[in-house]
Amino acid sequence: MSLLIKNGRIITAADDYVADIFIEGEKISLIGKELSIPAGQTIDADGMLVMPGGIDPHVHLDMPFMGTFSSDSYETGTRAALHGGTTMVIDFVLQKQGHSLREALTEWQSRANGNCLGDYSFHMAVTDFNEHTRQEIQTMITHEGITSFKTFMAYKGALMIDDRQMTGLMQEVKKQGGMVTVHATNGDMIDYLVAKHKAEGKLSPLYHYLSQPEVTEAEASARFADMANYTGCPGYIVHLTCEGALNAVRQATRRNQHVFVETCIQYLLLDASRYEQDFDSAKWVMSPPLREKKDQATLWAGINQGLVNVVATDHCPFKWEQKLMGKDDFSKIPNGHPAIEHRMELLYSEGVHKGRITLNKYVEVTSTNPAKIFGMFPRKGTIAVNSDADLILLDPHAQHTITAAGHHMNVDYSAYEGWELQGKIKTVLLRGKVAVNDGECLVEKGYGQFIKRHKVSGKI
Ligand code: DUC
Ligand code: ZN
Ligand code: ZN
Ligand code: ZN
Repeated sequence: MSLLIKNGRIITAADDYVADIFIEGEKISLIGKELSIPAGQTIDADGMLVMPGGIDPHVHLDMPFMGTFSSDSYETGTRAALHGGTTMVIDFVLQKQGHSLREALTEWQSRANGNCLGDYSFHMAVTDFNEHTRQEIQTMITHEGITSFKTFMAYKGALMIDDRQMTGLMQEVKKQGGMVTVHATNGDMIDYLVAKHKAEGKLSPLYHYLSQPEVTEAEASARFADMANYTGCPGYIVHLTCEGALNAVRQATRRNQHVFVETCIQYLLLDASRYEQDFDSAKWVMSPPLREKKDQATLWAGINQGLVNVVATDHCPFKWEQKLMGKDDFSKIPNGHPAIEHRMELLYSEGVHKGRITLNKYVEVTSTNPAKIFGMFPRKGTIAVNSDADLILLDPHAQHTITAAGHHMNVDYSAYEGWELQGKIKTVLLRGKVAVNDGECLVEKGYGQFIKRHKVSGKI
């Protein structure tokens, strides 16, 4: 099967030019001006921006969490992702404390394998680092192609590891050529504040926000950066939200350390004024919570300063009836919000169209950097000869409005209901196949492949 994309404006993290792309099978085989090669299918991309497919390195599909499961399955979640121009996701396997990494991987594979429409990979969340876990790290990296190890500095008793385990894990992961990623908030401080608010009868969603102040994230981010520096382990902070935490990373650059930083689309676009006593605010109950306007400005600037490397989603959807589990107690509201489908179009409209970031930066933070940081470049994350033909065609002139009625995620509300966006993704290719065209999904579950990743250096 061959496919020719004519006259698109090709954008990578570095380039911006008009050319044709010739695809044979799953790969790009030629890029050039006015190619006249017979092809099985030709797409006229005149007036379109042609960019690498989005990679969302932070999603939670079909995940057991807080007494329920996130509501998108691997099928519905990866389908929604494709509709929004995200051709690959990295999800999280969660080790159960007292059990092995292997058992967790087997459990997650049973839910994911054969069910994805888009490509996928896993981070391995290490929640219990001991001698047995240590011995499993090398196998995960070299045999399974899972090269990133997620840690939680919060969620004590379920997911959190202490600094002793963190240090040991970092030494082992560095030795084996992987990376440690972190949910960096101070779990003990948060547990104290949650208990205090509950004891005072303060039970509305507002107190979810007030139980996780900026200092809890700034402190843990600085501690993580120090431990990564001491051990020499490549480090990556997921869902960084605020000025204090970014300043900890900025400080680390002064000793020529780079801790990679991911923020998520919601932290750039939404702020804490959404948290009220009213239970409707539960739509935005996530951890960390939304922050202040000054933090949004810091994050946009951080992208342009090269400190914030990735814009992901932390997609973790729950239906309204699941959110209602916390109707009388904010600490029981399942944490997370749905965004897997809208990251690419939201960031284009609010970022590129509104002049906050360039097109090249857009590609860098949505695709190229995730591919480089997590060991998939140049197979993924760029438009080049021999790269996978994972492409999006975005019409910069089209407009559309986000609604729950029109989205493809398995959740009955939208966190962005009524938002009017400039620019629409019209066509999405995954490994040479048209996966979405004009709102129609053309691939079936099982098309998505598990992508084995290679070792990482901690430099991009
Ligand atoms: N935060 C969320 O909001 N959901 C899933 C896990 C997390 O850390
Ligand atoms: Zn076990
Ligand atoms: Zn988290
Ligand atoms: Zn998460």
